[in-house]
Amino acid sequence: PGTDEVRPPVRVERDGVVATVVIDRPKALNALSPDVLRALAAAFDELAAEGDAVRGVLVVGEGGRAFVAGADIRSLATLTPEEGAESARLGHRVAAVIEAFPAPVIACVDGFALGGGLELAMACDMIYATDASAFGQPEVRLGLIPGFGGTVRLPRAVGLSFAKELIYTGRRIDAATAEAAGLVARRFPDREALLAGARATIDEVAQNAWTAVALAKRVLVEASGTPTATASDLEVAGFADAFRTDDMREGVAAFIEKREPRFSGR
Ligand code: CO8
Repeated sequence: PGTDEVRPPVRVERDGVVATVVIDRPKALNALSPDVLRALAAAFDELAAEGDAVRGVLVVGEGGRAFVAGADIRSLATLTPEEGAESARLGHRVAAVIEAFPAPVIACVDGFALGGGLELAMACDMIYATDASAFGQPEVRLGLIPGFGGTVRLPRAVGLSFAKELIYTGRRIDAATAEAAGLVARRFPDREALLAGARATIDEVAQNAWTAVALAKRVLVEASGTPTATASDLEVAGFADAFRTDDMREGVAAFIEKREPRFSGR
């Protein structure tokens, strides 16, 4: 007893080129307190400093019942409007750090991904989930609205009509429905299969040029939601940047010479 309180709410595990960021507040279904959000941002900042030593990150929730059941409702209870804005900004900062991370980040959802939990998952590059998962934006049931990207990223993921239905009702959907809607990229029978599947994806991505994957992510993130002309300009700029890399010279040369590429990550 007592040890749960002193355990850091976020820890990072490493397995070769794959890092796993574990949100570890199972007694509160991994709810995002300001401490958790700050620790998440710090974890991604530290991993980003390792450059191409980290080829992908899995984000998981501890305890087997929840990915993240939302913002910590207790820490929202007494906030002023200004403090509310500040907490939403902190959430958006975490999303920005994940989107700026130069390698893929996979939200591995096994259980509840609600409110800020779904918003955190949507800030990742893709969502993988077990059949035991449930997704929703229940904020209006609390008199709140999504504050950490839900009104922005949910319509982009599932379309405006379904996003409005989910946000106005606060309804929960299961993993199969979320997959059919395009919110979940891949669905697994259990946690073990989920983690193995996510690792396999990162390993597959890691065969490719780190520079190119990072450029593709940059363009995809920055272009999302912008007008076609702006998105096209961003793609042209990213495509041009690929020509600045050794990896591009190597990848093209290897194809022409009919051999496997040896990417350096530069
Ligand atoms: N915050 C704080 N504590 C929570 C949260 C939460 N979001 N969710 C669960 N808990 C706690 C419960 O209080 C309970 O604690 P205790 O044992 O001390 O009473 C423990 O976790 C277990 O939860 P339950 O007993 O409720 O478990 P059930 O299996 O009965 O229900 C549910 C599971 C359905 C997930 C239920 O816990 C629930 O509805 N949780 C709240 C879900 C929710 O409304 N999330 C949205 C929160 S608002 C939000 O996310 C706004 C995002 C924008 C903020 C911007 C800054 C980040």
